[in-house]
Amino acid sequence: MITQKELQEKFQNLDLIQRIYFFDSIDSTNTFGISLVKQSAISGTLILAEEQTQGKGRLGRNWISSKELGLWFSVILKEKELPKKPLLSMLFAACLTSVLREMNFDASVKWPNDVLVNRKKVCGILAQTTSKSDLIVIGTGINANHEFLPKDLPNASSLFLESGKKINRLDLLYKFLLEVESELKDSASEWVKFWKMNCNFIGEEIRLTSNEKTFEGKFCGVSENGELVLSLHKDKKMFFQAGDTTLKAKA
Ligand code: BT5
Repeated sequence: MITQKELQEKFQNLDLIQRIYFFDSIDSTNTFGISLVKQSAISGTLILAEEQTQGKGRLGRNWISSKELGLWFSVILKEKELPKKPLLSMLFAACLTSVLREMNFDASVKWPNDVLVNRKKVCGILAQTTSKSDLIVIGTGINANHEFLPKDLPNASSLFLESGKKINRLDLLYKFLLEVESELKDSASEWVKFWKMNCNFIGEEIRLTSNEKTFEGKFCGVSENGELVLSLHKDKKMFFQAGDTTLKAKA
């Protein structure tokens, strides 16, 4: 169990975090974040919950956020150049991957902003904005100590399941936010380089679904704007701003 006191003490020296909200249970930390943004939120707000009853994925999907087993949180940041929004969520995924690699996990980002360990999803990220504010709510869900995940999510896993070791969630959150704080100082083109460094799958054959169409080809990395670059055949390359990628099973 995480306590408010531990949280305040641990994060008081982190410049990135200026204000903390901590909930035992909430519908969604992102929904709460968006409601704050509509009132008077400040950049550097962290919203953390032990459980989400209506955790959200992209495109109205559901995100399972079981009590005390993961890290379910949102960070509110100010971003003046809105094209950076997709890059910001990619940066978050790359920061977590880098921290997990330091902890000896075989971690990788998967476009657009999932984090996989041993090719299984342990983290998803959802960035949201409102039209009237330049604040962005970036929600991160990390499966930490689950001993099992629902059978209908065969590609999902937790850090415990992949390592056999229980994770100290506050330590992980701290390391992650420290990494974000440091990487935010870099330029967007450095973020893209950092994302690529943290990706194991460049050069692999993948399937991409975008606007209900499916494409198969070689994943060539990402553009300066964070678009996925897919090589279909010979010299033909396609760029995608949004979509879902599926890795092919490795022989
Ligand atoms: C995501 O969406 O991966 C973004 C998830 C963001 C969750 C965080 S938690 C804190 C903040 N507050 C929120 O309400 N949300 C954010 P997407 O790529 O659309 O993936 C969603 C899909 O992943 C679902 O349709 C399921 O198939 C699968 N899924 C659901 N729960 C999962 C889990 N705990 N672990 C792995 N996969 C899951």
